[in-house]
Amino acid sequence: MTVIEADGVNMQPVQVNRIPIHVAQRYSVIVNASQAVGNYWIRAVLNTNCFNVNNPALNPTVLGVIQYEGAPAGNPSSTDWSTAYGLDCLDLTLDMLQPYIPQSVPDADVQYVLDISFQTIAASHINLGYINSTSWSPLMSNPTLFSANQGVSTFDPSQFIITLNSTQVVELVLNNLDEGAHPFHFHGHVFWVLGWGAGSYEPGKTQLNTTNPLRRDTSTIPAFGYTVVRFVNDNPGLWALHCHIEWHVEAGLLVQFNSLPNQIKVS
Ligand SMILES: [Cu+2]
Repeated sequence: MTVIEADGVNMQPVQVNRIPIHVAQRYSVIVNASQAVGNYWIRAVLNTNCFNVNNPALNPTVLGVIQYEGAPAGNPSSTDWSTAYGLDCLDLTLDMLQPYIPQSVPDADVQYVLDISFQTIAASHINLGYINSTSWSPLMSNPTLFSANQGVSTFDPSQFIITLNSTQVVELVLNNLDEGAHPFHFHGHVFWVLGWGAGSYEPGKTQLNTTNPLRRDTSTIPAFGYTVVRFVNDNPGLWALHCHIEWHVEAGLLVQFNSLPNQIKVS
């Protein structure tokens, strides 16, 4: 099949026989029906290498059938590709995903380093997610956008909020200090993914690609790895950047950008 789109951004066509799709990611593909008339399995497989613990009750393979017109009744006998499933829960590599309409990336005006971790609270034994020193929890009756709309500019300490007062290019260095990969999803923007890899990002050493890099809104930060993204802060609002594994959000892996607060309508 041919990948032509990722998270709403058209891509140069690239041939694959499998796509790793992390939570919140979207792809469009073209399947060329070039095989002999017959029935063929199409597989959606949960990559159990990405699980913390195995679930013996789970069948990780979901099957569908592609049936050619004129094919006989009955189940397909086609077999899976022999290539192994990834052990590391990574996205398609950056060199595979090149936007169809190229863009060059402007230099960053400001950079933020965000460290992602899970820490167990000694007293309660509860495992919480942290971005830097904040474990997010929801404000059930007074969400941040509602506060901003009322002219409030200081927020509850459970909210990690980065205020961006001007239209500028923002670079985020996301260091994943955790043993699991985390698919980080950004609201209100598409970011450029300049690089990801193992270990921590090292300024001046880690190579970043600024020539037509991948643009999308969800990128998986490798376990004990880093991801560097850039975006243009041009969309007024309170925008969440969060791991899209739902219980990781609930555990606290969420940061917000207070973008152009002087343009958020004060009622
Ligand atoms: Cu996560």
